[in-house]
Amino acid sequence: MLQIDVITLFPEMIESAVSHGVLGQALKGELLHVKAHTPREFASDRHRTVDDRPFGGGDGMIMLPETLEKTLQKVQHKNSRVIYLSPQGNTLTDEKARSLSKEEHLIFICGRYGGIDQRIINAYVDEEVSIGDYVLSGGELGALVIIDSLARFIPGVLGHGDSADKDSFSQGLLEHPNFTRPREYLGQEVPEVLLSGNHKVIEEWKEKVSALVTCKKRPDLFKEYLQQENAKYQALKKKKTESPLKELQKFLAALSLQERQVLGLEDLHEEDLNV
Ligand code: 9D3
Repeated sequence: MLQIDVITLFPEMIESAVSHGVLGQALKGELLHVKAHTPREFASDRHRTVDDRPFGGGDGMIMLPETLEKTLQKVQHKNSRVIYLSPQGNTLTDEKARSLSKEEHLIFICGRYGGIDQRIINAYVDEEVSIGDYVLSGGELGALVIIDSLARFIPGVLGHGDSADKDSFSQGLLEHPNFTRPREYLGQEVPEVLLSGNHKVIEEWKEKVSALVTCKKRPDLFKEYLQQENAKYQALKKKKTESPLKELQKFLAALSLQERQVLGLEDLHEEDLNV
């Protein structure tokens, strides 16, 4: 079982966030263990001081190395991977989340605005990870984003039927729009094929719609998808008569105006697929 220890000045932020939804279920089912620890536990002065102003001046408070180190020593063992959440780190991707989910023990260090003493990074940190190019007030939301994204790769965390490799980014396509009852809402009708009960036809339809949505919203991902599909198509030349591009263009042309509208594809044209 993957064990995650989070070192933070705000342990309640971590504990409450992981107690809900899919993560909460994973913890209850002992598929994953998350515990938060505060350096304050090791602060011995009257004010339980855990941070101080940076030498040389500057914004924010810096977390003191000593209380941080004592917290680390409490949780660290030989198979721990120590990650410091930092705006300077490698950006989180689905691939990174997947590889972290295979670890035995993760320790996340969350700094507050200002960060931690560099000497702790030098002595203890295996890797710095950022969750993207924007400024947060501390590492806690970063740690939670990583925990949430890696949990999907732990077998049993997603209900059966859901699977991590069916999701966006794994297959390289964005998801198709989804609909539930009622069949007509705000004057918009659910596409007929989804009501047909024909599983094979529905799956094919969903993949084509996914491809078109991806073309509209993420042409970069669509280009890669088409290249992959073309490679497959060339490998088994005889079966299909149309190229993947031609097939998608025909599919788009066959959608009714109503269907295009409800799918948000009304401004996508056949020539837009030529990426
Ligand atoms: C005075 C602070 N800044 C100097 C210009 C640097 C700074 C340090 C720490 C800015 C923000 C933070 C707090 N951010 C995080 O701890 C953090 C973070 C982020 O800000 N963006 C994206 N990913 C992450 S992961 C941790």
